[in-house]
Amino acid sequence: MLLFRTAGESHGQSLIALIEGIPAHLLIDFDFIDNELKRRQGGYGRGGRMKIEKDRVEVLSGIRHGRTLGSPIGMLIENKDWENWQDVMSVREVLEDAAAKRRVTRPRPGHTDLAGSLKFDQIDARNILERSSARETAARVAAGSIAKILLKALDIEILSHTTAIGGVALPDDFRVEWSQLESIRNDDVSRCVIPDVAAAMVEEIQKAQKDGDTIGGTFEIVARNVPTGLGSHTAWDTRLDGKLAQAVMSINAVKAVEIGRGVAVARAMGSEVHDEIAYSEIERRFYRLTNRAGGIEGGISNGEEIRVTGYLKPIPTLKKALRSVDMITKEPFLAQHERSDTCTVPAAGVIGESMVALVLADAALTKFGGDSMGEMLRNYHGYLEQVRNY
Ligand code: EPS
Repeated sequence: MLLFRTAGESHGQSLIALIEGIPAHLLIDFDFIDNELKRRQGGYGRGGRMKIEKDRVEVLSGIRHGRTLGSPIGMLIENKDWENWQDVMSVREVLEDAAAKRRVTRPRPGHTDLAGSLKFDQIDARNILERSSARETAARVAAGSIAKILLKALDIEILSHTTAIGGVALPDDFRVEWSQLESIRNDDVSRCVIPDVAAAMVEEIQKAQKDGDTIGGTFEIVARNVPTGLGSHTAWDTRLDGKLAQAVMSINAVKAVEIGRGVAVARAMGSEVHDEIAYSEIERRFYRLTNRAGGIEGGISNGEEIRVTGYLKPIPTLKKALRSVDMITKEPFLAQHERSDTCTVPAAGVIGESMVALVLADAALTKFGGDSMGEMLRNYHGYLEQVRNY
């Protein structure tokens, strides 16, 4: 129901996001979109590039007088660094020496460079890495912020926090409260809610930086007020947990995704794992006494908070040398890079929120539909009433 695409190269002129399927009459808060972009740019361990970029969105279509039209929403984010790359990244033909400038033939282990160059038959890995760069996630966050605004109209909210940087992690049984997530400020460099752990995380990143190394970690995304009934058990590709896993896994450097306590429960007994069911007469709703399932059972949201954890590998652009082979000469060499991020886990949490928002907005549109917000909200509230009267 919701289509979204991004376009743009890391050092190209700009990034573009296109989102289609948002009903008409949704009031758009432009400052909210820019603030989301700002949140993504933060975090300790970013490289020199983040000093250059000041991401802001320019909405090109699909909105009139502040409200959506139901037509595709086109958005543009400038790459400020483009100024320094105009000839290298020119869309038009350039002279041979400009084309050869910044050519990359030395693939980084762990990066798309080599597999992408072989697949697309490129002798310059720049033709691959420019698109595979995590710069693209700025456009995802622009699209994700529109999805968040739609969800907010249904009272659904999404936030995230950092749960580990390398080996420094929150305690295993730690359960973050919504108020703690809300208290994370834009200038919070770790986005971790326990101050002692946050300080240790920053030290861990500093250590990696000093060693010319990179470091990964984990982030958790929490969605609250998600009604029972998003996603479906009826087909493999309609299951909400499967869709969330794909969306979060698609974020650069994410190598594993966990729903609720997915990893720990595989090592426990059934009686220790499943969330027991209770009923509140006052609220007229079923609820769970615990939430190890992360708000999803049988591929359907069950009314509890949806909790998704993303696991990031350390990013592969590092100053410390790793063995590789030149793509053209086939000579071995030591891969080394100058400008790079040391850690992107805090930013990845913000990107994860956007990906979860896009999946939940799609699931909500699938369930409640509607060309206008009035129609969608009517369907939504009618359904909530049906569940209450069950
Ligand atoms: C990235 C490498 C760095 C990051 C970039 C992602 O950029 P550069 O190669 O220009 O130094 O800063 O991230 C962003 C630009 C961003 O907006 O997040 C990479 O190779 O993935």
